[in-house]
Amino acid sequence: MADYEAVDDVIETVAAVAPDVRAGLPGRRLTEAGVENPSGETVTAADVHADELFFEALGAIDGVVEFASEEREAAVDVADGTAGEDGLAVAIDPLDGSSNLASNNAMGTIVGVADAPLPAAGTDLVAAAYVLYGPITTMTVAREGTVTTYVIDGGEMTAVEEDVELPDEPVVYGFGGRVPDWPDAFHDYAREVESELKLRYGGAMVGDVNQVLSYGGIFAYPALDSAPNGKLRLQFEGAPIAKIIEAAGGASSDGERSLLSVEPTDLHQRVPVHVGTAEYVERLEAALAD
Ligand code: P6P
Repeated sequence: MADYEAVDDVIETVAAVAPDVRAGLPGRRLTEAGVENPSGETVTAADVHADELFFEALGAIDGVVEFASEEREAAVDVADGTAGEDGLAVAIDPLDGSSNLASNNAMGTIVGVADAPLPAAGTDLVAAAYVLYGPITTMTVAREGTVTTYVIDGGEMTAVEEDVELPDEPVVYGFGGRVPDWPDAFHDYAREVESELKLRYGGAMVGDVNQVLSYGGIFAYPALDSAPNGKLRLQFEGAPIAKIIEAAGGASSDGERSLLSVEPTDLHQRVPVHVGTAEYVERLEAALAD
């Protein structure tokens, strides 16, 4: 069993590294790294820089024995020989939505923390967090069943909202993928939602999910006709985000079950993602079941 005090070290380290990630963005604004990640996506120089910063800092934490990144094929053993296999594993999307850098829109970092080894089911996450590189840098953390939002300034993290919960009245929605590529059942569901909520979709999951957490509503990157498992990764996006949204009183689903209950089979497995106000997630599952 891992040393859970190291969980605090992971969260504090993510907060300490975030300003360096942000500071590295201007110089990497339009630079591609010329490689693809394990999901076949173009990697930017900013992705590589963020990944290296987090790897160096998180891999050095005593109690962290495994580091996995959306940008790396396999998890890396970072045990220093003392912790052995008993320790924490960190699964990270170092710079989620990095394609938004060219258009100067929001991006994020997503982190899941579990007992090693990965891949881990969402129910086994002991903590989850996302950093939002918006007008200000914030970090939202789910731990021990509650959600706290921090402002990060100069690597210091200051709690600004505790026991964060989705508002009762949902306001916004954001759906990824191309409309013609949505299965009919999702298309019909989306038409209903569009008549009830306001569209807020920025193309980076962290920014779009933070709007749902702030205002209530639903974010989805659904199964597509061209991609039955959708686009987003369970380990690096779906499960940690679901951990946060469910801890904030919302719900998550792959279309049939909570994302936390999805069986992890592969480090980079994709999963349809629907997270937000429980009513909208439940209606989605009913629509897909018809
Ligand atoms: P699309 C960013 O590339 C990302 O992985 C998520 O952050 C985001 O929700 C989604 O992909 C956006 O995908 O197809 O709208 O560009």
